[in-house]
Amino acid sequence: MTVISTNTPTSELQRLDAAHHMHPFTHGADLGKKGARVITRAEGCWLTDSDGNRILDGMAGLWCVNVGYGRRELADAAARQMQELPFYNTFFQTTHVPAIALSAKLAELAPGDLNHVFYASSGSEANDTNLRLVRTYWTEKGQPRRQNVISRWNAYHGSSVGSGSLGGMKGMHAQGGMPIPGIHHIDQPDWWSEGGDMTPEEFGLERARQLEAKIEELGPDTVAAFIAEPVQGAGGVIVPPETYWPEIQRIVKKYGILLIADEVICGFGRTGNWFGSQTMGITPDIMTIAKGLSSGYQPIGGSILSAEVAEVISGTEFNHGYTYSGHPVACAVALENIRVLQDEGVIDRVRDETGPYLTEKFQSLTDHPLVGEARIVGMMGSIALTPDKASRAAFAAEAGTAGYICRERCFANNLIMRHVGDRMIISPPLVISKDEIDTLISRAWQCLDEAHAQLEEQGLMEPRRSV
Ligand code: PXG
Repeated sequence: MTVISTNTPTSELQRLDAAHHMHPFTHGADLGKKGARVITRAEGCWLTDSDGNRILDGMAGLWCVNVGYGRRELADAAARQMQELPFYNTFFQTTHVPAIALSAKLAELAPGDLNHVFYASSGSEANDTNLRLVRTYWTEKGQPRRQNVISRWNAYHGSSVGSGSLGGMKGMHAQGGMPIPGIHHIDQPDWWSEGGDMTPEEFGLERARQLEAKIEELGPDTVAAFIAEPVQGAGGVIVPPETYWPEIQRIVKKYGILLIADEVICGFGRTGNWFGSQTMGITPDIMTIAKGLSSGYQPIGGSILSAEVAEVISGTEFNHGYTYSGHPVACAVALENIRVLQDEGVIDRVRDETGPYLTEKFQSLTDHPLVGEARIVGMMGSIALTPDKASRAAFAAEAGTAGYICRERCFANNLIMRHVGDRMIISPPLVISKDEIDTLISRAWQCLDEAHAQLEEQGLMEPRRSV
């Protein structure tokens, strides 16, 4: 049998990958023809591929490698835990030290009285938990009619049937019978694309008030919860206008509905605080966590519940759980990841030093002729590509064409910067240095130049005419 290793030639790895591996969110046949890039190693903020290229990872993997790659301490924590207790469940009146220690730590870090953790292995699973949890909560409170959950278009809450329904990605809903009943969506607070003639402040209020209108339309006594990311990530790093969250908070309080903050991307330092809720001044009843919880070194997610929600749920048997809920190795690695974030002052540095530095440099990209606005909080940012800055125009070409061209230039220039439609987004490891930020920005500028030239050459700089 052939041994497949990092020494296998790239073309052979690509052939085998195309023959046997199905990729998420990918047109398989197209990728099969082109060949996937094979990543073989990583250190700090840098990836190495099977051809020996060194690539600056401006996305921290998939918004998750907050402490950077190659942290020995995390590998050691996993090895120790695997030898001591590689697995035990937390179902039948049992527990173990890593789950206890991580839960206590999360209760200490989480804002307010959020102090009970229900574990999953991913953000999707955790949001599935949340859906069942908020409905069970109201049933236990004697209000079983409260089963509706309100979310937002263009939100991302995961890819399972429940979490994908909570999300507002129409392309996902079109495949496989989503959304499931009882989930409703309002519009997102994306001023650049949808704000029209309103000021950002007016627009923030208008979008928040859609929540009130939706609650009234459904009937206030039928609504269980509202779920939202403090700052939308996968939707294109959409930082809401300042008026948005206070108004949402007023509305959820007025109607007494639960607020779920999906912190899968925003949590663990991404916005310059432990949680995006702190940065945005939100008081959630439940927070979804994953990704940065372990810096992606182990698959782990969860829901952190307020004392009150936990008390109500604890009054019944909640018939829900995953084999790997509170997996000991994943918990041990998450705990070590949090220790690194704390002991090395990583989040303070993002808030006080490297975050502001990145913000200044990132905003300078708006001097580029192809860039309309730059939005950034902590270390998650996006720039809008536009053929006409003054009118905030979209391209006449199909949405995502310009973004894809720019993404291809990034790929060629060894920079990982993703596109969402015609926005380019970054979310680098939180340990990125100022020098590396300079490299990221100069490569981004180079990619924008090349994309701009290509768009002009192909006659794609035409703005879309509004009808
Ligand atoms: N909530 C949020 C806010 C997320 O960003 C999930 C839940 C689901 O987590 P899991 O661990 O089940 O994937 C996410 C995941 C992208 C991209 O292209 C973003 C995510 C996942 C895959 C791709 O930006 N976010």
